[in-house]
Amino acid sequence: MKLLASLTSPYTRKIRIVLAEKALPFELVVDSPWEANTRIPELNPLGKVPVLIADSGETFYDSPVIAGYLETLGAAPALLPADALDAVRVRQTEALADGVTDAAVTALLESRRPEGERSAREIARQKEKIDRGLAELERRLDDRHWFNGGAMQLGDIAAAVALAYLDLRFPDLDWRARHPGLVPFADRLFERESFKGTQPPAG
Ligand SMILES: N[C@@H](CCC(=O)N[C@@H](CS)C(=O)NCC(=O)O)C(=O)O
Repeated sequence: MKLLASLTSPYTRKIRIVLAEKALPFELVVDSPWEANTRIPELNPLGKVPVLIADSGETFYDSPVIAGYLETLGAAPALLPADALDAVRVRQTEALADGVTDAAVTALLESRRPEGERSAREIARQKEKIDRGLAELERRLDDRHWFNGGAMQLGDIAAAVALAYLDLRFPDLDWRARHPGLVPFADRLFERESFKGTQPPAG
């Protein structure tokens, strides 16, 4: 199986962490959709990473779909519950966390637009989404070890990836001061080999 990825993409990192936790072998193919010679649009018409090419040749995107596919391979640990409604609850955590990541990516892209095209108002709007999303994650975690159930699941990975992405791109937001209930959770996940082995390059 091949994962087409950019090393700074948080969505890609989520999938690399799932692969590492499940110890699934794969080939990492670095391909940035922002580069002129990218192959990504041939595989994903939306032109986004991550893209997974399964051993069967079938192609999967986006990251929630890839995570769902990887779950079908049956490798432990399970990161989605067998019960359908419980799985939806984990997906809700994932969607909330990915939404925080979406807002951070949008704010970053807006901040990189040339002076005169950049909208401070839009950046502020996206930062409000981040703050509301983190407040809701903090409320849902409620001092527990994991977001859903008694073991790490996909929602936990997505939440920790979102927090790590904020550390990378928006350290000035200081999410630890604003949402201290998420700190012990993040510290615990950041210590895992799967997180340490998928640190984005600086820059
Ligand atoms: N919802 C998608 C988001 C993927 C995404 O936005 N990836 C970014 C990299 S962080 C990308 O490839 N952007 C290229 C573009 O928007 O043209 C997922 O979860 O996979």
